[in-house]
Amino acid sequence: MTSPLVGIIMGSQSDWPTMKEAAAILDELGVPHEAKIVSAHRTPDRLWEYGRAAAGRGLKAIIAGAGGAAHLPGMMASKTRVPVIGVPVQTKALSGVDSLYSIVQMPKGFPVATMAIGAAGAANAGLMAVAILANEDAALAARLDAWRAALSVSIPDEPSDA
Ligand code: RP5
Repeated sequence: MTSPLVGIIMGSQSDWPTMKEAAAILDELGVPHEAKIVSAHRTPDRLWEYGRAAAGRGLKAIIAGAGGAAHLPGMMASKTRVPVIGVPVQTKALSGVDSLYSIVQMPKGFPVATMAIGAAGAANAGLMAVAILANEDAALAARLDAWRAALSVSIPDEPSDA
């Protein structure tokens, strides 16, 4: 089995419908990845161990999604130098603005590359991870270029009523 290059982590099973958008992009572009539930609040020891081992296991990027008091991406960034891409999960109470603010305002020294709230952010996190890996992988770079070109071609010149 191929070792994962990207780790997708999330605070809860309830985040998976959002975070699977990142997994779908990685599947589509052929990037080995894993998905784990790692909660900053409920499983802090799991978080610590995942961060401690991440670089040594060969992970090149970690996509971390959480909602509400979303400490997971920042805590993971404090524990590993592997780039962390944060996904604010949309919440019922505050529509994900709480998640966004929890993730985006990292103090100097431990950055989290923060995406948009929700499914678009998760998909973009997948694309960001692919872009990082593509710097050192010409075949992957070609697949990403083709993916981007196909998206551009799919956009019509003019709106229609259909
Ligand atoms: C966060 O709390 C999780 O990331 C999730 O977005 C949110 C709610 O979790 P559940 O109560 O649905 O498990 O830690």
